[in-house]
Formats: sequence, structure tokens, C-alpha cells
Amino acid sequence: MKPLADASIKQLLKTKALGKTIYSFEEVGSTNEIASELAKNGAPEGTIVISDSQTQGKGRLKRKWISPHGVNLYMSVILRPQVAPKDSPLLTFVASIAVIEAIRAEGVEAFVKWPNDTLIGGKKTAGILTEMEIENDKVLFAIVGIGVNLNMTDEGIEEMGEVAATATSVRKALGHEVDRLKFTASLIGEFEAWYQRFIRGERSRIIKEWTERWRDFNRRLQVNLGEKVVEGVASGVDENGYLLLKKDDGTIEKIISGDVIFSR
Ligand code: BT5
Repeated sequence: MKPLADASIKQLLKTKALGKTIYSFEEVGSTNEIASELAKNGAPEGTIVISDSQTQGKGRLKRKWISPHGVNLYMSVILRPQVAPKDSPLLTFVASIAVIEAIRAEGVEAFVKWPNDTLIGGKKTAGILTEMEIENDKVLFAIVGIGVNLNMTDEGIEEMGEVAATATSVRKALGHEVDRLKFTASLIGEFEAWYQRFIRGERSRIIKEWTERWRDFNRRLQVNLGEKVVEGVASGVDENGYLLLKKDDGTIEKIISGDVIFSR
């Protein structure tokens, strides 16, 4: 399979800022870590790090992102939005909408799962990890890391061990291989378009569009908060992207961080 080389991706890009500089690698620990180092050293907004594999791919809460070589997409984008840290969940929404649109452009239906997953047929096909450097309650920079299972086959998925039962790839849904270069360029294009809306302050539009791609809206959910599990009906997300769960006693619990473990 062709490597995801920076020059070949750039040839396909029509973006203004995103992907002006792309660093592409065969293998890294984590693209988010490399991007963070670059940002600390002054790399401008829109700089992108891509790798063909990761040895220390990161999920949220020190979890792992399984990142086999040559089949998927592992990408991190450096952003420097002039916003408060509380606005950062919306960057995850921006990335999620972009991932969904790029997958839909391949002809496959995909949905979001709060807060950061993309599902095809109820199984996880992409995850987003947004990390930030903060100073005086301002975002100095944000790194939006996106992992998409593109061309993993049944065999590759089986090799994921216990994660295999809940994971899938675009290829599996499509029945044939995805052109990784074209997918990457299309995702970067969508990301820029949705990020520009974020910068213009179109928060309610982003929340509305995200909610339209969210199948759990109005469904009964169980959410694992780490120290406890709460249950209720997903009644929406607030202006910061926090989950609003309507409990059986009628009160609404606002959830900043957690894992949806069950929905019906
Ligand atoms: C995420 O965390 O879903 C965020 C994943 C972000 C990965 C990208 S890749 C590029 C960039 N560089 C990085 O180092 N990271 C970012 P979370 O919601 O915590 O989900 C993690 C969980 O998803 C794991 O505990 C597994 O259960 C499952 N998982 C791990 N690898 C997977 C994969 N390839 N496909 C589907 N599920 C996976």
C-alpha cells in the first residue's frame, strides 16, 4: 500500500492553512506527541503530523489507540484558536463532523458517539483526542489527534484482541480498499471548513450539525464516570459540548467527561 507521504497529500489539498506544512513519518510513538513538541517550538496553526504507524498511540485517560502499520490514518493537527479552554470540546466536535463527512463521501454511513467516537454500524471506526496547552485561562495551542480505521481487514481487526468486538473499518463497510491519500486530503478539507465555522463563532451551528449525526439523542444511556455509572435519557449537549443526561427523577446531570457504555 502506498505510504502517506506529505508531498502526495499536499498535491491533493485545496485548503488555505491546514496542511500548509505536513510532517509525515513511517513510524512514531504518537503523532499527538510530535505535534505537541512542534507546537511548543512555534509551529504555526495548520501544521499537520501524519504517520503510517504508532507504537504509543494514545486514547483518552491514558488508554491505547491500536495503530497497525500502513492501513489506517493517524494524524494530528496543530491549532491556535483564540478561545477559552472550556471551548475545546467543540474542537473535538469539529473534527468528528469532518470525519463523518469524509467517511460519507466514500459512500458509507457513519455517526458520532459522545464525546469523541465515530461509529459505523454501531462499531468504532475513529477516535479523536484533543489536547491543549493552557496559559492564563487561554488556549496556547490545541492538538487534535484523529485516528481512522480505513483499510483494516477482518484479520487485522481480529488481531486487536478484546477491542476487536467493538471495532470496524471503512473498508469492512465498503467492501473494498479506501484510497488513503484521497481520504486524508478530503478529511483535511472538511476539517478546515468546519474549523473556520468554529473560528467565526458558529457554535450553535456546530452543535446542531453534530447532534444531527448523533444517534443517541433522546435515547436511554448509561455513562461511566469512572467513580460511578449514571443512567438517563440523552437530552442534548450544552453550548460547550457537555452531555446533558435527564435522570429518572427529572433532574439534568451535566457530564463533562465519561464513556457511554450502553444505549437503547
Ligand atoms: C480515543 O480515545 O478514541 C482517541 C483516539 C485518538 C487516536 C489518534 S491517532 C492520531 C493521534 N495520535 C495519538 O496518539 N492519538 C491520536 P478513547 O475514547 O479513550 O478510546 C480508546 C479506546 O478505544 C481503547 O481503550 C480501546 O477500547 C478502543 N480502541 C483502541 N484502538 C482502537 C482502534 N484502532 N479502533 C477502534 N477502537 C480502538
